[in-house]
Amino acid sequence: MEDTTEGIPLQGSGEADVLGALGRKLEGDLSFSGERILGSMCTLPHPTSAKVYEHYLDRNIGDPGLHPRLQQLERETIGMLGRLLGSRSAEGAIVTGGTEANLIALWAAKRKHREKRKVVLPESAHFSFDKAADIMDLDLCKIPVEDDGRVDLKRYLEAIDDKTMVLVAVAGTTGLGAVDPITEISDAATAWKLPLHVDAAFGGFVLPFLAEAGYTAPAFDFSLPGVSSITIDPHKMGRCAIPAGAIVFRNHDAAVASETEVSYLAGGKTRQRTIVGTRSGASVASIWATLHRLGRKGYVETVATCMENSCYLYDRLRSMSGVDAVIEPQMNVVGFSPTKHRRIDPDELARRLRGRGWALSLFPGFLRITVMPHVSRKMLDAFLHDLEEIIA
Ligand code: 0PR
Repeated sequence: MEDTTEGIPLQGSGEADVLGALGRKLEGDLSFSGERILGSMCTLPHPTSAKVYEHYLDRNIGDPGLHPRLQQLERETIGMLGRLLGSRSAEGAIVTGGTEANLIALWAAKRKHREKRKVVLPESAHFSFDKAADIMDLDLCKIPVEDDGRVDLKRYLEAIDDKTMVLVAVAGTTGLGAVDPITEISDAATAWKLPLHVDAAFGGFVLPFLAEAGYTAPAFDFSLPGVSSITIDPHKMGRCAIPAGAIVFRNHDAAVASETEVSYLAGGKTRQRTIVGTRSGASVASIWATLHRLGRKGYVETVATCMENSCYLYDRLRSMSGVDAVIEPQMNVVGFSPTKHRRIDPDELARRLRGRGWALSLFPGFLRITVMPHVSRKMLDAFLHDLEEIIA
């Protein structure tokens, strides 16, 4: 490919010129307000989240001594997330997203059991665990999932042994939004005295509101005694601006395992609990503000709308000839594939849909739609119309 990159210009330009040039360079990229993104777990940030972000852009929570009130705000935010997840003594950190949170959870487990390397997890777990295993030289023991997308419990329990360092379960899988049998896995964690990390990056802002929205929700959080840490991502269903993730530990004891002491900072000595050093304080402020702006009721309404739209989409897909809906949605995630006898395979279908502007996720054997807050009924109808034409 020809290198068309130029160096930094010698002379700076006026802001209007720079913004104009930037706009032209990025023109044509998809955006969440553009009514075409159906396969992303992110969404349009709540306006308050965006506003607060801009206001506090200069805050580095990596040096909390400079911003003690912001540090207190982070504790409060983690406290709110902890309560949402069933713990009154939760501690943790606001991080860049699910990948960093999962990495920290495994890192904390490794520090507690340095001599062990085995991680038992469902094969549906997000690829961030592969990255973590590679970085820390861990052995991933991936357990197959059943037709409903949940891990095969019998095989999972049989895989736990003396070499095991940590157990991982998923509350809202990336592919199908399935929730593993976490109650039983929590019992095993207690019996084996092992930490259990639950990846609720997506489900953390869905499951706690499902019952109030009129749907059933399986147990997944700190109400289960074996659960020691949870990943929850405000930049997915929490409606916060990117980046916004959180690692929440059940209590102080579990949280300190990921600490590193730093002594020379301008704000004074501190203990960081994250992988990254310099860290966005704006992200902390923005999450706190969004939780207050929406309140529990706001999240219940968000989840209710997304679930109604998911059920609508699932019903329409089920009644469409040439399409199989993979499983009944457990959350606002819907998987489907072209029926076997059709000449079109999932890869080809995804390509043809993209040709019409639709961006869906492609998993082995099926396509995934995440029915996020920006996905309207009108958008789904337009999509279903195009799908019907392609599949006919
Ligand atoms: N855990 C689970 C269960 C996830 O689904 C994801 C990401 C992560 C952890 C990692 O989170 P971060 O990406 O915040 O580090 N799930 C989405 C996915 O892989 C991420 C994503 C979001 C990808 C928006 C694309 C996109 O447009 O589908």
